[in-house]
Amino acid sequence: MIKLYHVELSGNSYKVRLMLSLLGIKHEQVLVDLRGGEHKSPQFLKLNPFGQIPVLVDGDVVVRDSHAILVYLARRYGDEDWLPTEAQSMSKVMGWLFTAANEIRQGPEFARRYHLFQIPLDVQLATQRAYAILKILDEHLTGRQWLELNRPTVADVACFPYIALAPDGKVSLDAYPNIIAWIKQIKQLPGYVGMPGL
Ligand SMILES: N[C@@H](CCC(=O)N[C@@H](CS)C(=O)NCC(=O)O)C(=O)O
Repeated sequence: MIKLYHVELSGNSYKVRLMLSLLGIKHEQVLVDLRGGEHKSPQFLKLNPFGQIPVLVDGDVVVRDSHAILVYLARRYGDEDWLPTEAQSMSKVMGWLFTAANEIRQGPEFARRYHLFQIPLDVQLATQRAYAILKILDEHLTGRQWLELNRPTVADVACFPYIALAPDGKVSLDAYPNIIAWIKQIKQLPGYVGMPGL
């Protein structure tokens, strides 16, 4: 059975739990003790030399990084629905995975890290970056229900967690009605699961 190494409050882990649930994939969840440093143990580093969660193990296949795991699950179990292979469609969807790994991580994800977990970082910069990406996202979502292709894809799954969790990082979504409508849509998808803070 598929195994997911994760942490409850990690938005990156949640991206994967959400995808597994949307695809209806049975799996086993293994909690990793980050406070106890389990993710830096020799045993865990064999799974992921980066010493980070989430990690997915599917038989002989080990995948690290939430976005790589979304790609794996979508292509292995989701046909063309969640990540199509036609050149233009694929590049549009992949573009948002990189936005999640860059602008969203350095914005709302880092602001949440600072306020919720007291991890020292430049919170002013993170907050400024958070509002910059919220503005872009809200404008992009004008007249759109989903980020790309008029249907839910891994783009939505990758961007949703840290955007919807932005208030945990004292970043308000109030001025972004298109983002609020998009969050509502995602919460109504068959198989949707939440996490603490949502
Ligand atoms: N690019 C990675 C980032 C994963 C990540 O930042 N994981 C955090 C928890 S959300 C972690 O394991 N932190 C512990 C550490 O880096 O030491 C992904 O998207 O999965």
